[in-house]
Amino acid sequence: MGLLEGKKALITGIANDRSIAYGIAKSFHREGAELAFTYANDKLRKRVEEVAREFGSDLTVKCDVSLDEDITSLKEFLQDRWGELDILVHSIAFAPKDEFKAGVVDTSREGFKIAMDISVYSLIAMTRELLPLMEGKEGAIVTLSYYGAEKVVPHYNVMGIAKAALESTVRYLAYDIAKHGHRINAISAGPVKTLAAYSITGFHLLMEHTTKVNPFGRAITIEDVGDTAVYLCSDWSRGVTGEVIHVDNGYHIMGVFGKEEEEKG
Ligand code: 0WD
Repeated sequence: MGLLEGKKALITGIANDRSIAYGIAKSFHREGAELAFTYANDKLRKRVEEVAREFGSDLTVKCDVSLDEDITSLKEFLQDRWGELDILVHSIAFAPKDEFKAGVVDTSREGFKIAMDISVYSLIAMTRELLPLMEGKEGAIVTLSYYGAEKVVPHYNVMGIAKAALESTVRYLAYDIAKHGHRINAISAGPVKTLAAYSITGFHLLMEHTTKVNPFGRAITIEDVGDTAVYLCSDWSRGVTGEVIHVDNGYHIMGVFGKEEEEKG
């Protein structure tokens, strides 16, 4: 029996089959979860419908998280189709491309607001709205963060600030939703070549460096992230909440970068 057998999971943030959320959907499907999907806009609709079909689902609904009405209609959609929810996967982030070009000192007011709204507030709003559907269950929520929340990653800029806020939000929400028996955790994923990643200036260099110097000397895959998400949304992690788990092949444990040093002799 799969680890998520009988669980109903909402997956957000699929843009294509390279998206981290796609890897999570794949792992969830393998473990027996029933899946529903959101798409951010009409351009992504067909692709997300195809992904849903691939995972045996016909439940897709538009949800642009910058719009309160979309979050409300998402709730109504799930209420109508399922009447309940066990798992929410929040895999959404956005900042205007210009914000990644220079430094944090150049962050615009508008860029800051957008990054915080789409990447952080959306988790609060979705949690609040979907909470009633989780009533009487031991619900699980997972969101995606990145090391740039903890340390300076050049060019990650306002998104690093947003991820720091996201990780703090996870802790505060963990406290709030524990009253209802639910848990929330973040996965801090190592770099993955996705659409969102390519809007970050110099992403390929960051990817190259991280892959080379992490203890395993390889890149993480969306399947690596998906399998950790299974753990965080299954009963096996019932004592874990408000946590940030790194799925980065150990990159974040390094002080001096071993592999690079070793190669230099
Ligand atoms: O290296 C990476 N790719 C990492 C990503 C390392 C660590 C963390 N992450 C995070 C991202 O910050 C994000 O929170 O993982 C999450 C998923 O990102 P992804 O899988 O790397 O990127 P992508 O495949 O582009 O999916 C992100 C999606 C959007 O795709 P596009 O490319 O169209 O922006 O976030 C969604 C959208 O589907 N999204 C929205 N969804 C609803 N409403 C909105 C919105 N307003 N804006 C973006």
